[in-house]
Amino acid sequence: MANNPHTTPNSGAPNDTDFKTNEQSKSENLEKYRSDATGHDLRTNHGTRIADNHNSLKAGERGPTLLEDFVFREKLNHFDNERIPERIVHARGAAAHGYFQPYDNAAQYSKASLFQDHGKKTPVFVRFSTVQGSRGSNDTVRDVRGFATKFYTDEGNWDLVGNDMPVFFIQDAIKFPDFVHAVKPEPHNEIPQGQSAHDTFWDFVSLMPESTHMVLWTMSDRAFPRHYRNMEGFGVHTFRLIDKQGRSRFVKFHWKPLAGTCSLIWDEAQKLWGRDPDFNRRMMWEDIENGDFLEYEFGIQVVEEEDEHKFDFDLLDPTKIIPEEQVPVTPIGKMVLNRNPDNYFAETEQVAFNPAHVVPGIDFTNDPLLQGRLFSYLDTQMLRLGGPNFNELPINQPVCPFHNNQRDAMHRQTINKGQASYEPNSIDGGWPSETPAAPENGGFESHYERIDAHKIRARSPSFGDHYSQATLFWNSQTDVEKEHIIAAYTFELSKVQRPWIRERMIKEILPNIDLELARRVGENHGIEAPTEKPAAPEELGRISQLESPALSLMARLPGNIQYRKVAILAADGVDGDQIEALKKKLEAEGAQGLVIAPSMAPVKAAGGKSVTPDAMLNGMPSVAVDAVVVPGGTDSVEALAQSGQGRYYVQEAYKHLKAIAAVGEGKLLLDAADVPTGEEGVLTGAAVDDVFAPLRDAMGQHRVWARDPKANDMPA
Ligand code: HDD
Repeated sequence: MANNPHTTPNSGAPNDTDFKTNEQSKSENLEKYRSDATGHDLRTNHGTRIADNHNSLKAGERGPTLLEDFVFREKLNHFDNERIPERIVHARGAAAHGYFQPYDNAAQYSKASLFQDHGKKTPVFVRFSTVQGSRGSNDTVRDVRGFATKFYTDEGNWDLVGNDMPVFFIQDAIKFPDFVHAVKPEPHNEIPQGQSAHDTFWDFVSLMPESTHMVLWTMSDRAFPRHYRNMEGFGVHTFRLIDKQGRSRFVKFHWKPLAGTCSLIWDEAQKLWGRDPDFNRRMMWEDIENGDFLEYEFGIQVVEEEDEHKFDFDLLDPTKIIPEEQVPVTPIGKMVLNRNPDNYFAETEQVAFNPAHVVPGIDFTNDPLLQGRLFSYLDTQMLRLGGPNFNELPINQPVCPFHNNQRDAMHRQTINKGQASYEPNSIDGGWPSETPAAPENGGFESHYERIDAHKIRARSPSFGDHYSQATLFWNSQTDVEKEHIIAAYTFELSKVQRPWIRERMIKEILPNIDLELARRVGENHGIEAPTEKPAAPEELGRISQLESPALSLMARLPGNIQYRKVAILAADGVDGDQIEALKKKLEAEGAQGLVIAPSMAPVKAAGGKSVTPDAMLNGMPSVAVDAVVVPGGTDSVEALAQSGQGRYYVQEAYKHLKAIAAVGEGKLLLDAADVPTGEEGVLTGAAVDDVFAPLRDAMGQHRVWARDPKANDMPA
């Protein structure tokens, strides 16, 4: 604990202002807590060496265990208490360490130290999560993803606790418990896990028009990202940045993934629940281990104070975006996630985020959802982490010095020296002392804002528009995306038992987004949707632009095949040279070719070479890869064509709009599986060179979108 910043002796003049973080500061801070058992004896928690860890102390070899056995009791006692309450929301998460580096332009917007110097790397810890399910639920469920970032800055921790969607379900935090009770598994039977497709969720949202915009986002393919590296992140609320002159500007925070935005297909996401429930966390873990780091650009939409009321909507309303065409996103930095945690519980589970953790240069607005959050997060950590000292847990500690007069409570680690735990004091030299606000290295000062108002329990009429931006989102989707949204509402409502809830959605909510959307979903439920929007004009709101291209997932497709996984199907007799050629070409583009075989036994390639499979057909099914290639080799292709798993592999890839290529005899597998060749994204050729370029181009578009209308004809 010698370097614990909390315990640095506070004698003499403090040097807090000289404190500077670097990329390694958090890792160095964690180092003193890391424990490596290599070469050490097994001991009890109080240090006694253990001679026998297999047998409890008994009265005779076949007799009862004795209470005296402190080794046994300590071990069981600790085990019995290993669990802490899971998060009430966002229970399932995965996290990584990394750094944030500002661009040259960042300092003009905020005096926060992390934005000042382009060369400076501030350590970060980011936890991604799903919202609805418990800790053991699946990664690829239809849900919002949490995107919570802890910046360990020179001036303390800043937590940007965002999501992968830019709006929220409710406008006022007082509705949060209602919303969460409605979306969580139902109280009488705890069903369903990880899903919103149930009565209480649709009952609530159909009675709460303000949820419409966000629900529409969750009905889009954004609700199951392919990879955490492929999703955007948003601070959601309007925040403030304060510059060195004390000037405040409104901002919305954005994370833009450098690898582009892409999602799974709903059928694929569902199949992954069973085939690889850890799909997203595994990919992130493996990529980081392989040195394929996750990268995001950090951007802000900036609105000058005087422009606050220039929009069709209220900047304080968290159910609204600022369309990027009205206020473009200015990139001000970059984040790289490059290190996996050492221990899931100590880091990912015990990390405690809180939107109230800000540093000078960043401030809140009066968004009523944000205001409520400023209370809720600290409160929940008390229960989850067992009291007010959770800030001392290694992952939560700031890396800068932190001294104050808070004392005692459960599990206090810090040994505070001195007699005066109050301020002002003259006994301990007046330390720790306040720091006046300043352009640099100052104390935190809330933005000086005039509030002249009645105490009132009401919602501003400027929060009354519940539909215009849902319509904007709908209008901005491509035809394929719209079809997926229609299918999503149809599916979700099909799980709702009470007919009046389905009717309410189709007759009273969906038409306000778009009449055609309501008609199509209604048709699938045998419910006639109205032909005119039923909501009052103030609820429909005003829409000053008809479309926002930035809202389509297609706006940020990767364009390349970096980090993509390609299955190369092989059985005995496969053309080994083609496999080698393919692997090389894929590697050169930053992608990975994986040999998938009927079993894990080495494949005997034509010509005698032996190829070691990376996985088996049912061990790495098509849902776990981005594209499939069938190399030539008559025996290999015939064996795959005769196997149900072999045919299913390419059928399923076809259904999920993946690029498929067959080289030489490989085409026979596609024929046997009734996968139509000769159409876009199903490529055949005599040699690897014939299919590689079109395969790469198709994968760069993430999926073969033109196939979508007929994909469901495939029975896989
Ligand atoms: Fe929240 C966790 C994001 C509204 C109360 N929230 C939590 C996490 C994320 C968000 C990413 C997980 C953090 C982690 O990985 O540990 N929450 C949001 C966003 C919101 C939002 C983007 C709206 C813009 N949240 C919200 C409201 C309230 C809460 C309105 C309560 C008034 N959120 C919580 C919580 C959680 C939480 C109950 C559960 C676990 C935790 O805080 O640490 O306090």
